[in-house]
Amino acid sequence: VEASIPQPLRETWRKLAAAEFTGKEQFQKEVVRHVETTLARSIYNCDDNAAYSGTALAIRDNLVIKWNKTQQHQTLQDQKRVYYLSLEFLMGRTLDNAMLNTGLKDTAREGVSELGFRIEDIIDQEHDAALGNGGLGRLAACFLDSLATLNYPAWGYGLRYRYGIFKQEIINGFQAEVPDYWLDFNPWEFPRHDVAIDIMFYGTVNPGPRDDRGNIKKVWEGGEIVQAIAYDVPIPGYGTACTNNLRLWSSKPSGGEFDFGKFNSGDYEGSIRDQQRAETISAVLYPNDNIDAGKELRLKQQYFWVAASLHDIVRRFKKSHRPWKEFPDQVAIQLNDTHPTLAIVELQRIFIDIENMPWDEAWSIVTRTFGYTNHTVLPEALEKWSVPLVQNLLPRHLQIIYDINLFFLQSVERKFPKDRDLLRRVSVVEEGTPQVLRMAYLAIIGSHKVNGVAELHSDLIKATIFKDFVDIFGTDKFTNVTNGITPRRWLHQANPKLSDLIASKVGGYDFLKDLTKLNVLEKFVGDKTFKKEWMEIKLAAKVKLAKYIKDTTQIAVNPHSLFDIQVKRIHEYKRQQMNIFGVIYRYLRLKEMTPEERKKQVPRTSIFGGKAAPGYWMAKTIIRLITAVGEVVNQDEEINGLLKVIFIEDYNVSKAEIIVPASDISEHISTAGTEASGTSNMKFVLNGGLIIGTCDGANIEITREIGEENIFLLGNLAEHVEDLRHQHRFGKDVVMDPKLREVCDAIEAGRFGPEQTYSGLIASLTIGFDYYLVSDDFSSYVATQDLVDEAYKDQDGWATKSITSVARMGFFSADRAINEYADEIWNVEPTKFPA
Ligand code: GL7
Repeated sequence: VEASIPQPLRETWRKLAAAEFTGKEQFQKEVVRHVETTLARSIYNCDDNAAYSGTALAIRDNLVIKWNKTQQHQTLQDQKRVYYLSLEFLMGRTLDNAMLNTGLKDTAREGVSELGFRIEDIIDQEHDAALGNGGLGRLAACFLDSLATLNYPAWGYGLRYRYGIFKQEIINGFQAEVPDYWLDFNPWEFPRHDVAIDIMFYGTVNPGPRDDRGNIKKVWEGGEIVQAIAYDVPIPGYGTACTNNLRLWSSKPSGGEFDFGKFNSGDYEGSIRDQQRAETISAVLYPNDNIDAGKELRLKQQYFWVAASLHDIVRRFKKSHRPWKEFPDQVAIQLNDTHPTLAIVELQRIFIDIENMPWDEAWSIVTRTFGYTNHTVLPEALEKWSVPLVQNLLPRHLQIIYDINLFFLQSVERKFPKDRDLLRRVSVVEEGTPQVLRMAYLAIIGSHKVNGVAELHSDLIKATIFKDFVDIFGTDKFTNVTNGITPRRWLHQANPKLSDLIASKVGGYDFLKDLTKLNVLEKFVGDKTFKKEWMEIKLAAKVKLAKYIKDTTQIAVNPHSLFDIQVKRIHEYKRQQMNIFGVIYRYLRLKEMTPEERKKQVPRTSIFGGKAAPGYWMAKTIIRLITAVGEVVNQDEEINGLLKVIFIEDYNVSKAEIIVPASDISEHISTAGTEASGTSNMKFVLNGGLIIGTCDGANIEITREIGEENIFLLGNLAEHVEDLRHQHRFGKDVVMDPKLREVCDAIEAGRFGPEQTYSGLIASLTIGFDYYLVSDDFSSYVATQDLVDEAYKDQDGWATKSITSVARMGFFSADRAINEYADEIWNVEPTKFPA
């Protein structure tokens, strides 16, 4: 408030207020002005990169004006806000999305063209903001787009990593990791050096003075202090003035930290080193997807981010001078997985230690504030923090966790007396050496709603990992919100030609705001010209991807072959190994065929992409097998044209925008019950590709929406997985599926390089108990791939499936998902915006 312009001067300011540019000439003027002044360049040295910067800065100006107005407007409206806490926001590029969402793309295209540039080349200059690993981080980014598009007053809170997910290079067929230093020029963030918050670690808890109720207070003191600096990123909605805020925290040494002891003794470097330690907190994104590594620095990141965000949220609430009990009427905080679970503990700490609230009153506010989204049932992904680690880093928080747990267990004991085993099972503290904290349990206890991300997944968590909690809290606390994707980025931006064709049939671009409007397309499945245009657009997308593959790998692929794509993080549960085994099986068959038989085959291009966590040895072996099969198959003259195997290096969001429109079929073949949802399955189908997949995650709901005749399902069901695993482990005389045996024999015969390279992978199918059931699903997989070939021979039938599927994909918009969160979990309303 002290920083605001005095009342009498405000009119003067308002007259001078910055205004958005309109029209091509004004846009061009802004671009040139930014190139010449902001960048200090000229007509003599303006390359694509400078043109990108100038364009981005011009577009940004308009964005910022909308953003400022939105923030003022939301403050005035004073409604309940949503805070989405996520350690990952996998944003990808911003410029194209910003132009499309603000309706400036055509202006910009013409504008830069007259200045001698192509808008595509300019867009291509931008570095991806890759602050996430995979689906979980991209979901957060899609949700931000929907929140703004639907005019919800919402903030994202995350970390401003200096290094995003590593860049993947393939060297001699193996993955190598290169750091992703992405902040050289980032026009999309605004440092707020005035928003600086001190965050403490370590220290001790000591007895302090008595509080009003006569209890001795506990004081946490003497720790190491690090400063959190806010960096704000504007998030424009599509076709609305609403521009929300994503606040990312960056760590730096706190002012008082300089160690004069070391300085005076001449140890200048030592004192600098301490300062640098503070900066490491937000230095790097942990590159694990669905794996918990339990590292201290990661816990530091979590607390740093959570504490800064809560400080910010509480400060904003306090400005309203409302009583504390109204906190949950003004604030909804969503925990994206368990990574921000400490927020529950931190808010309770703020209430009882700082605001002197009684425990029960505080706890009731806390639990009404939080919602928790679970994204996985994989045991290796469930976060468990070692008690000694937490004791050392956050001693006061550990005490509060113990108290939360004690009161919780007491309530369980009242409800289910004398069930000691139940108490042991549901305790936040798991016995062992060392003891560990089960963060998912803490998240459940501290939230009023817990949701899974697809129907099967939400049912599974209730029946398995959280079963006891359903008995304790009742089933109403547990709900489902099936994931969604933003059609703005994943259709309109990635596939403009398809978006235009759809718009021409369904009555304009309103479908981008109400995706159920796609169903109008079904009327046109019989329309020959429409079908032809539809398939031409698919072919053009394949040609574009083929060109990208040629440019980056020197390998020519036939755009008329069937493009079979599996791009996602490499993980045993996602079963890229089953895919490549299937490719090998196909290759072996092709080798046996006579030239006549070969003529009847559908040519296929198998395309893979995805990163392996740097320490995930098996995933890296799978990559090596894929590249090795490519080396053999792609050079084999005998089968040439019928099979190509491509590994696309460094799969990321901007590459996905090229790849997703180009699939004929994409693979979503996780072991049933392991993939919580998957979201790329939705992206591919929305772009007219068909799916081969297991009955897992959102595949099941996609099938229900688009119809069984439009999807290729394979493999065992989730309900049989446990039995099958049991058989592998304890059954006698388990023989491997003969087709898979043949594939393993070929690998072991060294046909794809030294067989030792793959010994671990082969062992995982046999002595490793085949945990992911590749051998159980392999023959179904191969047979289903044959059905794909057959179906592809009938191009007209294929087009019918493609169009029908797209027409029925409305449900999978992230807008639908966000509206469900808003109604069922957050209880927030959209802000009314002047037209
Ligand atoms: C994931 C799931 O694995 C994925 O199936 C889901 O679509 C995504 C978003 O809900 O969340 N869970 C998880 O830990 N990661 C995911 O991508 C990393």
